[in-house]
Amino acid sequence: MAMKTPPLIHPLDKHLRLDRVPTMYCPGCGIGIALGAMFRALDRRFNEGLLDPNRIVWVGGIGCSARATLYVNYDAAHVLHGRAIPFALGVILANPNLQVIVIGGDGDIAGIGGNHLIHAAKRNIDMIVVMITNFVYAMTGGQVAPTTPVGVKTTTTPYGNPEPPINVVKVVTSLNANYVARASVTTPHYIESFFYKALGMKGFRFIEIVSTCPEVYGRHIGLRDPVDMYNELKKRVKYKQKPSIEESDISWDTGIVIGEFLERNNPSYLELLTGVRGK
Ligand SMILES: Cc1ncc(C[n+]2csc(CCOP(=O)(O)OP(=O)(O)O)c2C)c(N)n1
Ligand code: SF4
Repeated sequence: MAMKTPPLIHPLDKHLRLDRVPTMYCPGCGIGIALGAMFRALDRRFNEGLLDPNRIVWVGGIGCSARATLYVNYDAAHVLHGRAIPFALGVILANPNLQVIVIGGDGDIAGIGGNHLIHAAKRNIDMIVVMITNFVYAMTGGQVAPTTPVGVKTTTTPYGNPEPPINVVKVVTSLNANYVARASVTTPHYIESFFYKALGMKGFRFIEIVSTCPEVYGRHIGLRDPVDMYNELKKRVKYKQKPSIEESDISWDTGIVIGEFLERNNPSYLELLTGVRGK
């Protein structure tokens, strides 16, 4: 993690490539809140001597969320839309001592990259995948995403989305992942604690972060003001200790349950590989 020349004025600045700041993020975007919480979790691990910043690699595809890989002051790869997970697999196989963090939007991770997500979870591959759910393809101007709720008008569903969304937490939980959690940018302390825990585990770890995109999704649902959008999301988010998977469907009307849906210690892909290779 090479330090950059501009003076550090905030304790989290060391996590950022300050020469790339200001970012392209719109005022009121939730992605910065998510990143701040993840940085605090990293700091805790670094301070405990449990993680080496030089052994972290971030990987992202294309999208506002995945673009975080351009701003973090770590080794990072910004790759093809939807292909962050297979790239991350290559990284971890080349050097199993690395901690690989994939970050991307719901389109990148569960749309075009959905098949990779399923197979990485099925294989319990050693990586953390952070999916920022803003319910839309934000970077490209607001097309329907796999997570868009029924009825929402987007640029590609001008009469309202007719399709039920994918519950990505449910999909990943049904596979062989070791950790599945959901937090929200309205609860950054849970982002921090879930990410902190994931950093200490092995195998496939998935964290969904429900986020605010006032610029694009907010426009679609009549919440263009960042504060209004944040407050409306905050009203709907409910933390539960050990929530059941039946409670995990996301509904703007009945609420969004966050919490840790799955935590276990199944053999990870690297361990399974070592097992068959006998070394
Ligand atoms: C192969 C390919 N198809 C489509 C695109 C155009 N594209 C860029 S980002 C994006 C979707 C972004 O949505 P999401 O992944 O949810 O991220 P967000 O911007 O919402 O954070 C699309 C379709 C592309 N860059 N490459
Ligand atoms: S378009 Fe939405 S997700 Fe993208 S930077 Fe702006 S507010 Fe954030």
